[in-house]
Amino acid sequence: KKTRLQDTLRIGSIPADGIGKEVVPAAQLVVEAVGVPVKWISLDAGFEYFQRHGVALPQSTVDTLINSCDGALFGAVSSPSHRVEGYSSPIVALRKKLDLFANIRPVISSPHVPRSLPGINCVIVRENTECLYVKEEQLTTTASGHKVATATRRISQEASARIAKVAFDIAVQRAREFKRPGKVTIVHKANVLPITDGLFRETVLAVSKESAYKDIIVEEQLVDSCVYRTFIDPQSFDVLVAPNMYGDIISDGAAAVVGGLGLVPSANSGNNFVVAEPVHGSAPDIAGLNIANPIATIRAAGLMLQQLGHDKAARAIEAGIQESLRRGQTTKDLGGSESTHSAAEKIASHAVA
Ligand code: GGG
Repeated sequence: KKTRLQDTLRIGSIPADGIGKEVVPAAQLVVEAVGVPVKWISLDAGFEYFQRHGVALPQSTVDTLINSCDGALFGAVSSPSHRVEGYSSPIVALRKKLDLFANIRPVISSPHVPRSLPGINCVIVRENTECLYVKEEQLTTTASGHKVATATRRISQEASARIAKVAFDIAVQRAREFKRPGKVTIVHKANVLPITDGLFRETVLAVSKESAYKDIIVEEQLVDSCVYRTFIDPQSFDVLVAPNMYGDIISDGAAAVVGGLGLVPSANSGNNFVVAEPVHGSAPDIAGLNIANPIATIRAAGLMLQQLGHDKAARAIEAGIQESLRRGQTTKDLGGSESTHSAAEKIASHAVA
């Protein structure tokens, strides 16, 4: 949505489950510190909400986002690994309902994070609406009484083309910013899945031929060897574009080489709306302890502000994070002794726009 810089942003706050309830307020604190006028609108969703009310994504949340918000900050969701009657992942549903077709995940080395490899600066562009996440699953039983489970994996030319354009536009913009040639790596498994991944591959390659992208280097990487390369040579990536599930998997792997999931943000973007969230999940093992690393969510809030035109505030937030990391004012996962809340307060104190 178009907003003017002086306008008060109306941002949906959807902590959802587990540590989402700790990291989202921490990020709100930092956004307020950089002086962006924001009215936060608290919204419900999540598995815990489902357990109390029988619905994971209330229609009122969707309606409020569409009618009354400029963007949203989402925490995390704890969908169980077994089937629960009437339950379906609210974040997967939200991405589809708001047509947030691009999941943009920057993965960047931090010089002051001990477990971060140096020199990594890439963006994973994950298609966000189809692939196996169309969630069309079926259970049948053979004549001999054995169960067979089947899932539809939908890849369309339309969705592949629009995610390809996002990836190439980001590569063009990064080439300009970093003053070096841009590169897009197409992640697929078309050697085994020539129809579905074949369509993704050929559609992205067709987009790459557009004149606006003539200076962008194009390469392909099978998803399995992409995982390998993420661990041995992550510095060689610029922009990666992937179908939904591959993008989901490779971004957790990429988080590992820059210091962990506590650091990596994402923005679910459509043509006129953004829902930012950390890449990590709800971490039930540490939920309620006030020790979760808030940086991924604070960075997600920065991505959201950037997409809403508040570049200066977004840069101030990243500078605040870097200063906190330099001073070792971090949560336990990064070797520090800050709580979720105090880590955010420290970042806020260094992040002056
Ligand atoms: N903030 C991202 C997040 O919550 N990731 C976990 C995830 O995607 N889970 C899917 C689900 O629980 O429905």
